[in-house]
Amino acid sequence: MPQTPPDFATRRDVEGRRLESLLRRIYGDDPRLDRELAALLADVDAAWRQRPDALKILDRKRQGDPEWFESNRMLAGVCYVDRYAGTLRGLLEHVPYFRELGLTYLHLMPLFQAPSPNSDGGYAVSSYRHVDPALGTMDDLRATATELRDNGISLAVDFVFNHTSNEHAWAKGALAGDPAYDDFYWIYPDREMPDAFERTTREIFPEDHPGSFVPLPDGRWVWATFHTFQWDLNYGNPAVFRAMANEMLFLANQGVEILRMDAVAFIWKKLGTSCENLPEAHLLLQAFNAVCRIVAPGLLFLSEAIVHPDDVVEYMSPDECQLSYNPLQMALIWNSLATRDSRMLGQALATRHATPPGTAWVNYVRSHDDIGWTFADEDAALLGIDGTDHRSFLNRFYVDRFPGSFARGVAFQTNEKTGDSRIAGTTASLAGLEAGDEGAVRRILLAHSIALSTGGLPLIYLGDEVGQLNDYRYADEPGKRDDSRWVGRPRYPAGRYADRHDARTSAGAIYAGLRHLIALRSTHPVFAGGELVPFDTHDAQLLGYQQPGAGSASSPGSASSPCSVGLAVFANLADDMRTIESTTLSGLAALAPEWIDLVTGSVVDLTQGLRLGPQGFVWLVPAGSSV
Ligand code: OTU
Repeated sequence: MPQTPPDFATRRDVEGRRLESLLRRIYGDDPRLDRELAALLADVDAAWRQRPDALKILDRKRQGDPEWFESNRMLAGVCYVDRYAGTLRGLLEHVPYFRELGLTYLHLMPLFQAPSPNSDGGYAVSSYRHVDPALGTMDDLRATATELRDNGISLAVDFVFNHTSNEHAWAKGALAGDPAYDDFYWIYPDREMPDAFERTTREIFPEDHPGSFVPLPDGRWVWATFHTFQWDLNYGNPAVFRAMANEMLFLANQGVEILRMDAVAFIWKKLGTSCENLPEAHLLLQAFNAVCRIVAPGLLFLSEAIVHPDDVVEYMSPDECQLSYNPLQMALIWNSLATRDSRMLGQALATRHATPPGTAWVNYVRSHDDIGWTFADEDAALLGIDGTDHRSFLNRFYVDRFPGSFARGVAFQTNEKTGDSRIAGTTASLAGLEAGDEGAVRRILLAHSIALSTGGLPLIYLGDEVGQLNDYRYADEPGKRDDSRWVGRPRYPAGRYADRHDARTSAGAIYAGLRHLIALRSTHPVFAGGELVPFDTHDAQLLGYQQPGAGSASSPGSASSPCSVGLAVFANLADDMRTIESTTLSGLAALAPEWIDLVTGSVVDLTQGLRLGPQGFVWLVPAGSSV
């Protein structure tokens, strides 16, 4: 029996107590806490009064179906408003296309007021309450959210809460010595504390500045993990938590349904630690979650933690972030394409894919950011691979400095001191389309097929579905030339979109292939939920995994689908035809007499073995099953 969702008064009571207990754990006996907490609860009441009725109705719908985001019908896309459509109004003209593609979720890259031209693509926010005037207004954003929702698409935007721009009113106040903002950032009069912190912190954007601190014009030093103009907020001050909670509620009330929690790993600092992934970072996220549960219980948090896989999964919980990027799978898709070796990816699917109930991965092939090789060295070692050497190989391979490479990527944030580096580029350019490599289209489809068949929520970087190539013109754009990630953030590829229904073009081939996979995923519930079982193909170049069927443990005795495997996926990373031996497949063959490859629609006789072309893959389901 579905339970009646808790009403506001109940949530205010239950989640309010959770909020208080979390804040007491974070702030201990900080004398500022009681005042900030009382004020915050008043803010929460005010935000509820302002929450539009349409959103309250949506909240109830989401509360009644809390795992809505795990549906096989979900498909996410991401784009920059300016590069894809000019303005928010221009973006709405693309809604019919979003429906054609099958989107149910759209992440618009940061679109708030930011300094010009240096804004880190909008990740340096000067006001969370104003849309960048070049893109539109807050009214336009609300209208966009409504129009998308009316078309079955949930709007996601960034909550850039680790830092603000140095042009934010709080930053200006802190710089000017306004006591209200004195303690909003990590500002020190001299190098003593910065030196102490930097003994244990990592350099994140070493091409921008060394260390974690940057000098201010008055000789003081401010914490800036990313660019010099992005100042880290000091969550050690409960007033900062309250201030950002208010910005979050403001965004929630505009109709945003998913908040992408930017740079979660960095939000808490403690001397003598790496200042990443600290326990208080989790408590803070849970406290933000509690605030949301009261006012906007339908809202989801997406964690953006591009860190060691042990740490990534720690952010996933219904009480913290319901969604997380899956950076390990993303990086290992690229690893498997370069090496033609499926083992690291297979290992990750076997040992690191499970997530807590009520949470899901956002599976993606690439994002607007760089590809960082965040696999665990200890996992690689189990396969006899040296992590450092292997990263260095991948970095060379993806910038075409390895014999036979098909990739045309660009290095990002190379650290001369540590030798560390990351890779930027579009999917098509990284997969060989720019180089004219014969396997490029197949690689692009294979890469996306993994994101589409491993449960969770697949995310496409819009334009990649028609094979957009790197755009090198960023080097001439003010504020962009020093950030090579722009190579992978091209403008709307109009010509390629125009070709998308022409199968003779690469755009058409990629689009038709992807649309087909998306349609299959959305019509077969077996693709929902992320439960995977590894399948050993006995060949390093062949990847295998299965999803349990409806007839397995979850509904024993179900007559319609007696098979315990709902879906079996096999993929060939090699450049030549490969066969999986019938003996390897005999277990599957015993489960069902006949299997269908959903991708081609053909019947497959597993007792004859399975032949897979170069970069080929199959999505097998037992014939006659209703998956
Ligand atoms: C995020 O990424 C954003 O995705 C970037 O576009 C921003 O520049 C950055 O934050 C600052 O707002 O370093 O290269 O998890 O990898 O948070 C991307 C650690 C980044 C970082 C990640 C960050």
